[in-house]
Amino acid sequence: MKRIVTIQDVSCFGKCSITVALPLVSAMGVECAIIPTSILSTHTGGFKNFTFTDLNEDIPKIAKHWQEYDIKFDSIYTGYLGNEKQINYVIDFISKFRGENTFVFVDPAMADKGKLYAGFDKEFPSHMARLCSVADMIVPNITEASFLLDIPYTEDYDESYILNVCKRLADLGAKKIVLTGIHFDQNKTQGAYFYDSETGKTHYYCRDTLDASFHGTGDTFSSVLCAGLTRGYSIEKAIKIAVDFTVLCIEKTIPDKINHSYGVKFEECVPELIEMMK
Ligand code: PXL
Repeated sequence: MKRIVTIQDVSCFGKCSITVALPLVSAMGVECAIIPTSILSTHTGGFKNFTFTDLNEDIPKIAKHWQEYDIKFDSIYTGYLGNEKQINYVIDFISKFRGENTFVFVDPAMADKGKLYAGFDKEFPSHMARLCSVADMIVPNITEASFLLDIPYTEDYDESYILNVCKRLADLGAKKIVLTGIHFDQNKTQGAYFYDSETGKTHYYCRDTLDASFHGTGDTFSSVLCAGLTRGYSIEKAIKIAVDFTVLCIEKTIPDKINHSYGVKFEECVPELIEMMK
């Protein structure tokens, strides 16, 4: 069995980060160890007065203990990280736990729709860029890509613009880029654009755009993509399952008119996820 360690916050309510990664990675038949980097009562997207407890100093302690047991991971998957210090500890963790075949997957979860998430200052993207520089694959949305590159955010683009963004992101250090939420035909479809700077290969997979958005779908996509690639799926298969599953979760959630911030009903879609893997 393959083993991932995911390093991100615990948002106790609101279905994102670890509360999404753990069930989905497990459902895909991959062991999921966790390093919770902070504990929040809810995520920061749409709730007021959420609590935030830093677990910064636990990161090196957990790492040290695991080193005593020589615990190894097939993949290291990072998501939302609360501050510069956590990023530094995570970079240190990667340097200690990266073996010859370890896949380092970084979701630079920090922004959407042109804006940084609540609580991040304008310096934060430069720290996230340092983490991206040590990854094998990064999976930003177009807002995060713009912050990482310090270029203006736009939704008005064509494929040559997206390819150029991917090339510049690869210059940061990660050889493989998956840009999420990308559309090329007047917003009718949305999907993921892949670029491999070593081979020059590109791949785009999209589905019809749904008339709804829910918090946590980026984490749904990343968890399924990372688990699929860790299982050894081709990039085409892993991206297809990740996009199709995320779309299915949104479709299942729409009729219930659930608050955007409460996340998607991924639990009811797990049987289909297992079908998609066949
Ligand atoms: O889904 C990304 C995410 C994860 N964790 C926390 C967040 C967000 C996005 O807002 O606030 C705490």
